[in-house]
Amino acid sequence: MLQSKSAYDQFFEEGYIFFPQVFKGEELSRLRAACNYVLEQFTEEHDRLNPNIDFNSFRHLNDTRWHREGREHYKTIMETIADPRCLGPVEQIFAGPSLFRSTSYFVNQRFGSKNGNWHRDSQFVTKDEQEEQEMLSKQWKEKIVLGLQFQIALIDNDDVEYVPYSGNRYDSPEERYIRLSDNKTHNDEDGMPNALRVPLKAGDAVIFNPNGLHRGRYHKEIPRRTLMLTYTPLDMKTYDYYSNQPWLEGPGALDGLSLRAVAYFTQFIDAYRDFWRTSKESAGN
Ligand SMILES: O=C(O)CCC(=O)C(=O)O
Ligand SMILES: [Fe+2]
Repeated sequence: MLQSKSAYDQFFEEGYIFFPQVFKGEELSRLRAACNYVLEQFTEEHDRLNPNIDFNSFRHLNDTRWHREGREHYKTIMETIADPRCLGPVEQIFAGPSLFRSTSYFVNQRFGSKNGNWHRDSQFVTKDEQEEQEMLSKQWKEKIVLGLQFQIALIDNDDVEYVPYSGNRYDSPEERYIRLSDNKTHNDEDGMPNALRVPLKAGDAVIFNPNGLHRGRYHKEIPRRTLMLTYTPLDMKTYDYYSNQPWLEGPGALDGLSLRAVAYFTQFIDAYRDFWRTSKESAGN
């Protein structure tokens, strides 16, 4: 039977798309080794600076400071960001070209556990509920999405929970109670109606509409190694910590990459070069 719905419609209607076995075999092992290589260094630095403090994610696995000893893992991460298996689905949803934004690595906490907070990412970029509702209404009307996250599980994991069909409408009273009421003090409670846990096998990926209701789970006994690639539409540059990656302007940063990856990152560097230089100057470097 023909698949009845386009990825574009699936995203805007149901809000999430599952991609089985985007990477497998040797390639998957290489990507996992590359991300864990950075994780090991990040953990060492984090524990030195913040002893006994948990973390469940960090950004910028492609920062050249993690790759001074060799370029193999750096190249693996950079090639994955620009890989057509990741860009294809993302650009289908954007209905146009993408621009790289950032990498994150989600890992299980080591010392304690917590249930994630139900949220819509739109709540983090608006000052109150009214502003959030206005922003969402505009995005629903114009069918725009400001950014997308392509999560690739590098080991089996089902920490992400999503409420299907919640990305293109506002909260029901039950949903609103959990997400927002009493100063968001209920947002880690169970009982979200119709919540779906997304079971990923190593190598599977998921894209979900970040304006829909979702949360992660951060339990120390549930192993997680999930690489998250974030992209924006090419014409929606965003200047912040995520896009601030001046190391990519450093000498030789694109050496040895495929022509396709060089082209993709050249576009990223061209888009943000001025921003990086200005932020460097204002930081007094
Ligand atoms: O994958 C997760 O743990 C949640 C990620 C998330 O909600 C986010 O990055 O906004
Ligand atoms: Fe989120």
